Amino acid sequence: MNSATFISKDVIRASFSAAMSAMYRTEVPAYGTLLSLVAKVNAETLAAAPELRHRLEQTDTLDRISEERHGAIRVGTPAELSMLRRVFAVMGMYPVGYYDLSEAGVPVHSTAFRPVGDAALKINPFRVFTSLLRLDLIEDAELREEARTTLETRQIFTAGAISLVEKAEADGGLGADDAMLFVKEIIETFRWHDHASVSADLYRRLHDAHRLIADVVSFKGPHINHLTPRTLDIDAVQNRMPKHGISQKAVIEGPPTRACPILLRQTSFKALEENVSFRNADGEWQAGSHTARFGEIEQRGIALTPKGRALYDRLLAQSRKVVRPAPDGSNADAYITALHDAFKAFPDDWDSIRRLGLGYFRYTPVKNFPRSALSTREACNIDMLVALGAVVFDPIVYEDFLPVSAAGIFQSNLGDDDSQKFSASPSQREFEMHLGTPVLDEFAHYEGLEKASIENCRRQLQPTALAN
Ligand code: OOG
Ligand code: NI
Repeated sequence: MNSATFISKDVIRASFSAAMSAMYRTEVPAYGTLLSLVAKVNAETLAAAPELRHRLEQTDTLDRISEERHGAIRVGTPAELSMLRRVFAVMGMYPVGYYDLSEAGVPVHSTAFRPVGDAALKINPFRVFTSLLRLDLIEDAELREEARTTLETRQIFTAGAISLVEKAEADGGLGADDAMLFVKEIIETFRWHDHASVSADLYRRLHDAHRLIADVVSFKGPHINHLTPRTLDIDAVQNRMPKHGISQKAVIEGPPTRACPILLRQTSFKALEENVSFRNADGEWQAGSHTARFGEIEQRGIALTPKGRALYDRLLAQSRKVVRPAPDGSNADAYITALHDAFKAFPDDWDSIRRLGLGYFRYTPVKNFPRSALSTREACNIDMLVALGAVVFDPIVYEDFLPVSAAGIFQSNLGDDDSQKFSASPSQREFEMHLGTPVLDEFAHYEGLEKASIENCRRQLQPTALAN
């Protein structure tokens, strides 16, 4: 097949994202409720802020918002992780960033598979936070071995999925029929199974070691555990959730409410207790329950530079020294106040954030600005172009995750009593070996987007005649 007849990876990803959303909506009805609430709040926010709508339109980033989701899965073996890398590559999703969750008492390390180029992100920015269980963090050697053999005997991909991945790799893409089939086969990996593949006894022992270990090891596959829509006003959604019968987490994770949103803010509703059955040694099914799947929403702000990120980390740590949010929400007000106070030190207007080099921006030439009014020197200097009104700038959206936030979400869904401690051990090299490739550097990605936009301004505004 020649490459002209291949379906674009972006299109395959968009249809995968839509299929996952449809599946999760039938599996977890509260997700549907959240989607409608988010759509309503987003429409209201845009109606009340015409300037925001205008900038999103101008930067061609409005349409993606209603389609925007991230999901999360947890896998059990290096082989599963490396196959997932190949699966996601067919959809133009690549591993960005490394997150060590053991620091937060969760025995996994993770990356986020997502599109990386500007054009791909505009079409559909679907991301999947993907965690690999760290069996080495199970202390009990016998249990560790039982978990390992259970995981080694399962196959989380259908035969059809595997052969289509191989075909896509060999040919360099998939045609229309294969692309449709690929989405259908791959969805199977993320489906919920209410029949566990372990006995009630093994489940209980895994669960006692850590709830998350039981979640990864006990089932046929890595069921999608949440799908998160993007809202333009997370405080509004958070406040309205109870009215829609959804009880949300006590505090929003991440930075406080600001005029200029930074990074990522997230909130979630607690995992559902779901009926499952366990297969006992005598072959009989035994009724039980499992909590894994939950709902989450997020608001995305500007991607911070290493300098901005260091300031963010420092201010967050500072606020947590004053008050640590209690899982039961009892000190929520005090925490929000402490967070707010600490973040007074983070400039809250786009121009200061830009001038201080705290965030990444996309620069766009102003339409009909007279090029002839610019000298060559001015046209080469982005700050001068901004000062002269020849160029406007918009924040570049943060496409990644926050380990502390991720840990908060994990914790809130593991139950408030579950605070086992694992010693922190960053193992990025090992993770990358299992993955089969190094993870991409998120900062390099944002810097590349910013630089490309500056280059574009310079090219377009270059005076026609060399003067001055
Ligand atoms: C993933 C939690 C991380 C986020 O939004 O930070 C995450 C998990 O619970 O498997 O999705
Ligand atoms: Ni999430």
